[in-house]
Amino acid sequence: MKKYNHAIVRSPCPEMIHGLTESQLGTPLYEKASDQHISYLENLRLCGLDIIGLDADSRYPDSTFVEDTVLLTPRCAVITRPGAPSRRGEIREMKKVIRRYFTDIEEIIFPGTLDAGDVMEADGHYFTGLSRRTNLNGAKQLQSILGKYGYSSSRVPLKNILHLKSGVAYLENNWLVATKSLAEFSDFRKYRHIIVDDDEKYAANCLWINGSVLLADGFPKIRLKIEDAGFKVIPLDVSEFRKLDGGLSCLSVRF
Ligand code: CIR
Repeated sequence: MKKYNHAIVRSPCPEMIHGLTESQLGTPLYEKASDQHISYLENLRLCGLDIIGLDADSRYPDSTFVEDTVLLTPRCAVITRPGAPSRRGEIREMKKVIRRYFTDIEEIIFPGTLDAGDVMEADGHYFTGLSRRTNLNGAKQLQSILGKYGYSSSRVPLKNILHLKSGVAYLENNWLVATKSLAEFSDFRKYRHIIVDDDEKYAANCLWINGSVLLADGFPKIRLKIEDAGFKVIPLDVSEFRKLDGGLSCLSVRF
């Protein structure tokens, strides 16, 4: 079975209250977000991960959402070029830390843009969402990089959603958690589906780690469905990150 050993994370900074958002859920509370982040880290540790922490960076309000800045595969790391100009500088620190763990490091370059929140791996295949953050050029660059390392990839057109993984999560063993509309996408039909109802959409951004599933707290229907599929579910309160359109996968990169 697949096993993750490490997670790279970055604590939220007080400036997170100015982070990008379309959620209209209000301004996040920094102290509460910090507590939620600490509890997130505790649970990553309980799932067997060793934590590599980057210092909070007040220059980048969204920098706690580290997932968008790098794609880590068993064979290479791909530093992204985030679609939001305000987030581009976040990759600098990430590059530094990645060099300690990876020898093969690639980069998405201009005019491509790519947020790794748009990239979902399933058994060595990489689905890449085309979103407002990830453009076709960025997706094609990623495809050619991944191809060089022997990985296949394909694209998923997105609408009304920030990132691909805002609406779909792969739980291994052929299980896919997905919103109704993403479950209908042709390339996803071959998986066993766990459908997230429209009123629980936010919870689609759940996270498989070494057999357990981290799930946003407060979404009972999807929790039951994931448990019925045989997974241990760990519910976590991430309300303050939700206010910035972020969730469980965005807060770490696992490898
Ligand atoms: C942003 O808009 O970039 C951040 N406020 C949220 C990023 C969430 N990341 C993710 O879904 N992978």
